[in-house]
Amino acid sequence: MDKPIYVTQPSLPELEEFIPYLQQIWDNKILTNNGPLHQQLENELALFLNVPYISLFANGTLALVTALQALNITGEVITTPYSFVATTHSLWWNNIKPVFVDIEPEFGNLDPEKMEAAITTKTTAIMPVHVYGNPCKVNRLKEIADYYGLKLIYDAAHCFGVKHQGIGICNYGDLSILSFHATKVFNTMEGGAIISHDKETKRHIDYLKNFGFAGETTIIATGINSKMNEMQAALGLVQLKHYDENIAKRKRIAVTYRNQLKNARGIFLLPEAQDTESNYAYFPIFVDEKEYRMSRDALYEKLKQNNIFGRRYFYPLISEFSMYSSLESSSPDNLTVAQKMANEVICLPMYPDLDLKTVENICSFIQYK
Ligand code: T4K
Repeated sequence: MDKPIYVTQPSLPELEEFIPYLQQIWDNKILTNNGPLHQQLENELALFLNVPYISLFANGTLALVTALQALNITGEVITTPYSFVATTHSLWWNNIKPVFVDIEPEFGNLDPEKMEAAITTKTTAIMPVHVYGNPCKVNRLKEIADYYGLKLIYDAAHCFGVKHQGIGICNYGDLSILSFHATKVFNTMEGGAIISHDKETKRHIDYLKNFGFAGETTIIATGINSKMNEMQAALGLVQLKHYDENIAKRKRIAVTYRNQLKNARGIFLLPEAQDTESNYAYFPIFVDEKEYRMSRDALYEKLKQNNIFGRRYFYPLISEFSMYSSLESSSPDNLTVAQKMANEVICLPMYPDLDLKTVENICSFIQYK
């Protein structure tokens, strides 16, 4: 490649489209604290995502931290080691002990069938991740959560716009969080959200993200400042108009990768999720060192030398980071599937403006190294 191709490149609208929104902010001097654009984006997103209530955040990590506070989660929470580190960090910030459970080999999501052995009297919630935007086994997870009286909080950071079984994916669980980071399918530069199911919970979340203020002189909790500002909200409103065209472009790229790599020896792809409208957020491949006759890391380095900057999302496992590695549940024996996926994965470049010729070149490079 003559210029670097990164794992992603943020989608941005034409600047001219954004200027009128900036003008509005400059005119009315409301920059943050539930301004008009913030309110408009909340309304538009609730409709677009087909969810009852949404609260916007400065980023996805603060949304996760606040979601746990909103439901008073304490003690131990069952979660996945195969995710971005923010998932587990949000537990740590709340003084909650993460308990890692292995993932299932089909999509790399938390395995409900391995979960029950990890539930103790201290367990209060399950925090799964719909990794790469592929839905978890939502019905089974709900069954387990209901049976044991646990809360279910989905890290849906990869899932903007995904529909499953005919409904927006964020309708599952007690709460779901989204990320609108620059690297996500829908971005507000930085940003995030919590989806809730009733007015009371939304109101509580909105208090928590604004220091706990429930009126000029009333503080109802030790809230934090995690509000989305008007610039972010303005960008979100413009981005939303381009969502469908961006997803169509992503789909063409995913189809090209799939067609080109489906018979590549030693390279494995995730199946297409059934009953799901995907957002094509990521395109992970898995390298079987023996069959491919080259290790994942050797391929990763070789791609880099050729200006193709994939990423090993998610390697290392979160459980391997020093602050978590001494937990009992971090033992490699407990996480064999996750270990294997983390050791084999490379996420290939995936973003709407990636041209199909480049995708074909990446695939040829992988096949003929
Ligand atoms: N839960 C899950 C499951 C998540 O995946 C994430 C975030 C979160 C929670 C937390 O949500 P946020 O608090 O972030 O809203 C990136 C992102 O920083 C992170 O948001 C994301 N997950 C994670 C999977 O990926 P890095 O360290 O790989 O990003 P970085 O800066 O190396 O960017 C990757 C490539 O993208 C660069 O090589 C070039 C390109 N890029 C990146 C940025 C930021 C651009 O072209 N422009 C840009 O502005 O973590």
